[in-house]
Amino acid sequence: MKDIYEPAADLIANAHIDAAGYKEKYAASVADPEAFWAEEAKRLDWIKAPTKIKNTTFAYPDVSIKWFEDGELNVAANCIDRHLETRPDQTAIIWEPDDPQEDAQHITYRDLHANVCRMANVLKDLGVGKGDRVILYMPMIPQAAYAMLACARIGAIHSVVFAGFSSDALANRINGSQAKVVITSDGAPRGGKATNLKDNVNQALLHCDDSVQCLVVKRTGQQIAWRSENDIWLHEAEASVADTCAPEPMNAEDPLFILYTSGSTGMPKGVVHTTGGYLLYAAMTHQYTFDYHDGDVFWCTADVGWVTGHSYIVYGPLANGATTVMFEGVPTWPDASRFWQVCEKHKVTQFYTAPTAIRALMGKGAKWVEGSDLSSVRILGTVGEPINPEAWTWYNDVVGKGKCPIVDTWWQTETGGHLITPLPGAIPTKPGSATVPFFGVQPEVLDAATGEIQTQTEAEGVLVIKDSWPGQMRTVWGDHNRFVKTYFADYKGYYFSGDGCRRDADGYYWITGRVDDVINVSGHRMGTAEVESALVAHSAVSEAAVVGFPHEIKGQGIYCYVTLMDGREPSDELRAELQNHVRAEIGPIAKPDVIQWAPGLPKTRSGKIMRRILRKIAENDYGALGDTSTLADPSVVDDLIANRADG
Ligand code: 6R9
Repeated sequence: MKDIYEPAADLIANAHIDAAGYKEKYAASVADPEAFWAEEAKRLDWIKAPTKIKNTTFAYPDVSIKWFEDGELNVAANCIDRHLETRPDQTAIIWEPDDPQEDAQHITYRDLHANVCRMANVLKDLGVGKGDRVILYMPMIPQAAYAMLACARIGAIHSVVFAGFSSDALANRINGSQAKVVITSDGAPRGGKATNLKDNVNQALLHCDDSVQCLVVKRTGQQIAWRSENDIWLHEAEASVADTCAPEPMNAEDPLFILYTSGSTGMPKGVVHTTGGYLLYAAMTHQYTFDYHDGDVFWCTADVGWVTGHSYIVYGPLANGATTVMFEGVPTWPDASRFWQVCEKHKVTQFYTAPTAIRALMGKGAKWVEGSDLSSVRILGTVGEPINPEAWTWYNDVVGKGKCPIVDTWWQTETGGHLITPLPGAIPTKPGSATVPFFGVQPEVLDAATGEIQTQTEAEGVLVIKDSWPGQMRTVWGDHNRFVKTYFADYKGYYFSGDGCRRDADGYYWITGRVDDVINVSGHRMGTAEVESALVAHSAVSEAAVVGFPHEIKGQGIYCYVTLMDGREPSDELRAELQNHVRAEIGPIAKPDVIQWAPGLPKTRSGKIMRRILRKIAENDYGALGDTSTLADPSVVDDLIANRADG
């Protein structure tokens, strides 16, 4: 394995940015952010061009973030209408269905416009207007993108809930955002099996206000339970609406969407992104990070339920007039060649996926890749969690045939787009490193304990960002205080990412993973507090503590220490029951991998659970338990080690 990979000369020659260009542009972006972003803002079509560019402060507790605050624009007009003059017949979305026997769809910008306008008109007829919230709980079908853009067109705020989440999680998000409408489909096919999404919505709506309406896309035609006059088929509603709809002028700082994500405490929080800064940042990072050119076919395999799907399936690519692939299926069905078959079929030029998928496919062997012609692929990307060098090298050698730069993009739901990432023609890559900051992004490494800034190049600590960038989240929906506390209270004057990192002698960043109580399961964020609260909601459980542990495919697995109520006995049946209980409360991705019965948990004298110790036991690393003398009852630890469950 090499330590460093240089981009090929022909790639550099055709790239938007080369090494010198990166240096120059980066320097300009931090020297004079106002001038830099005023210029970049011209990427968008403004109804009223902004004259105020940046108005941001990270000063605790008066954190306030505004970009382009007197500008007006409409996101859907930027993603669709402005391309109608230049590329009406170009494919905007290639939709690849779950079943390879079913036909793919090529949706042109003209079709996209009509579909989005019709859905926008339906939403208006349902009484949805500017600032109202709409929940999307949908499979990966074109209507999911139409729905996002239809909301944007009329100024409604969408909140996409991953269709793998349970009805409880859905109900919490409907209520948390006080949504007027839920958009869903009858069923959601994935990997040859269809989930009955509408049933989940029905369950959720039992816990919501009776006025919430449900708009249903017919996808599978399967039997579903209809509620009442509050359920509407999209195709029926669309029969009587116009296929044009004027885009609503929005202020740059009007919310575009809410996306719930897990944090270290409490229940998931609604991350709020706004109109101007978010779109600009998604579009710009999409162009540079993936070196996107006209005629390319861009494929991000994420689900629109995650931020990656928002920024790099829908908003970034469409703002750039790109052709974006939307895939309904899974990497391993009908077999492990599916990704590569789809790349060949649609002549994909940039392919963007998660380390967990790469590791899973690596485990199946190179033969599944070798049968497909991947000569169209120019750039490979990864996101969601640290990528181990073995998976990186396999991706590089077997998928990329050693000719495709790998962009390891570090970012978060909160950041809207890439913050640390190589640019393919500019930055030599190192397996496992996200490399260097994007334009306008100023990372710093702080000592985790003292908060002291590490000024030397080689450093290790927590990763913070010194100043705002346009794609940054603005607040937590309904709880600005939580926003300020979560991200700006621990290290004053900085945005705290929650990640640890190392910076090497070349100034490259290596993300080492979360330093808070968030675990990363297959690239999906999970708050340990959420899993714990699901566990203690079960009548047999008196106490629970949840930590992550290394997992070969998923990156991290979920390890639970469970103390039972007096009178309840541990058994394999109860273990399975608890696993299924968490699955039902949150969703399949939250199903615990390991449950260890714990007669007691290691606590300090003040009653705080010492997670550091629980993590070490789960990792099978007893040598590094550290100081246990402050525990109220140190013998608890010996018991946990003696009875460690096998992951
Ligand atoms: C985009 C997305 C964010 C957390 C983040 C970090 C981890 C994401 C990464 C990465 C190492 C990368 N993460 N990309 N770690 N290298 N390239 O994933 O958003 O779901 O909010 O997760 O994911 O720990 O803090 P989100």
